[in-house]
Amino acid sequence: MKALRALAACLLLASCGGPSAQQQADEFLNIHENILVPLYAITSEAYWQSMTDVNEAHVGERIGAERSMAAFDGNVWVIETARALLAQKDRLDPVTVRQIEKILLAAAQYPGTIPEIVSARVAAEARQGAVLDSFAFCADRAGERCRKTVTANEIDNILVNSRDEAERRHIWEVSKQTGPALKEGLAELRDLRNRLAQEMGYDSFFALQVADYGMTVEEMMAMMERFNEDLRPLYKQVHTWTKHRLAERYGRPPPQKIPAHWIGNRWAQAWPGLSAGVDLDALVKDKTPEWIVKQAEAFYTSMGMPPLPASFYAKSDLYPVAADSERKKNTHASAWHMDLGMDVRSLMSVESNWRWFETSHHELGHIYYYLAYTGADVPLTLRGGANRAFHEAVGDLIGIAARRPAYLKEIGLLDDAAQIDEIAWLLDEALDQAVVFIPFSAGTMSFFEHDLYEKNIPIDAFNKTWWEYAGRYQGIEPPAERGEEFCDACTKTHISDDPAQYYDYAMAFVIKYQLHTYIARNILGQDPRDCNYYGNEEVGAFLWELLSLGATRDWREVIKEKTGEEISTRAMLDYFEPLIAYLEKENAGREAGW
Ligand code: X8Z
Ligand code: ZN
Repeated sequence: MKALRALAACLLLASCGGPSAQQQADEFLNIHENILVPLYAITSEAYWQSMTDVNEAHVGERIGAERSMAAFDGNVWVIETARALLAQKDRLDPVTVRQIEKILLAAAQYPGTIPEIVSARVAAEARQGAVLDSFAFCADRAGERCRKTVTANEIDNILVNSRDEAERRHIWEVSKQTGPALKEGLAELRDLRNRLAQEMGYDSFFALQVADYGMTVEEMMAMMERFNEDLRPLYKQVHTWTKHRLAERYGRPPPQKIPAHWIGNRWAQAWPGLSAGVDLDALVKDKTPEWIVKQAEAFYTSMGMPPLPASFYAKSDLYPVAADSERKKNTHASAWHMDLGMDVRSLMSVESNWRWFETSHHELGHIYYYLAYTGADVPLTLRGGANRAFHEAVGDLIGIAARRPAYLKEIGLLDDAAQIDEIAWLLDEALDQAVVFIPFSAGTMSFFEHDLYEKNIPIDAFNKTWWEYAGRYQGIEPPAERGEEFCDACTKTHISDDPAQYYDYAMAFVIKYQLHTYIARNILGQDPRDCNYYGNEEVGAFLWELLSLGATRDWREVIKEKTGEEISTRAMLDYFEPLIAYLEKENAGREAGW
């Protein structure tokens, strides 16, 4: 401790005349790493337990561990030393500067100058997480008693498969039951998170989360607006086509906006099961969940990446628990870098359908990112993506690759002789993966969270704000008026668990089509819509090099080097270009948009 104080004094006074700024920074980072590693591993383990086996004891242990971690992250000595070192930025090498900036950003989440607010945030987040993860959705209630609980997977499956409008509406409403249970917690968390970020000089918690990209809130929201505008002509065609198709399916006149319960996803972030003749669920329905995860791994190893460590399978929690199981677990997929080393795990509830097939690829993208930068010995504080969006983009990129008919034929999921209707497949991808996701991610989610933190919207306007954005960006409306007794935004996991970060996914979707187009054209020399990178080690090497960088470089430079361009919707728009003409013809004479 004495040595630490001497170092801090020396740095603050900048008058020690001894070691250079770089030597001082190295010593600081060395001390920081040595404390970080064990604390991080212990905290991850407690967090993991609380998510995979939700109970009072585990929530308590999570709070205890996270308070220690937060006390270290936001330690006043850490903040002051980091600031003092950054004041001499030009005497430090760029990777050192990046590490110290990351340390300061982490400190801003939990500034030790207001420890009681830090403690309150940690506890409130753990409690909110436990409400979400142990929630029992009730599909049939008799007074106080629930006669039938349903799992998240069961809800999702009904929304994908049922053609009975009344059943759909019922289960959609059931899916919104978590909202009221989480609403007060969200308001409390918003206040605590804002208070902490403001302590460190940020306008809001949203601004702090955006700062990780080296961007201001205005820049980020302008980028989101641009994505929405770029996609709007195509989205309007897709929207018009869909509402007519669904109106026909449910025997209704075509509405202006699409009723949310008509769509095969709780938040209308993906619209599966609409394109005639394309049934991806059917391709994997006879496979086991274990096969699905293994096949996702096989995609990565086919490109020359290493097999997953045995501990991945031993320690992950990959399959669902029943609705009436004693053990409750979080039902949203996630990937974990437990010790910032080789202990990598995933939490999923894999079932035999396309959604989980794709999600398995997504999660393994995170896992391979962890393995690549760990293997490259990237400094611990830079063991992250080029930015958070890059981390989200990798597995989704492999998800695009895993949709190619050539690949599906190669692994025997599609018959060799199967005829592919290219437009129908492209439409399916636009609906399920790409085009309809942008208005949700860059629109509804990002603007809601922006307003939540930046404009401090009152708790009795949460639902109104949410549906205004869903209407404006997605052209979706609830089946009936949803008053402020609900909190439909709260039903989306990220609002509580990954706050003020959903623009990550909008950027990831844009980036993944940029990477995909680059790989198809420049490495494979194939058409991006009809290519196959399964088994191609050159593609593997290209990706591994990107992943191995971790966060050591500015993401703007990385995207330029890797794709030849800045972040842009151009690749995505080019990719779906043939759809425009097709949909214009299909929609001829129909009233467009909403
Ligand atoms: O949350 C996820 C991943 C975990 S990082 C499954 N995704 C977003 C979501 O489900 O809302 C993947 C794409 C969008
Ligand atoms: Zn992810």
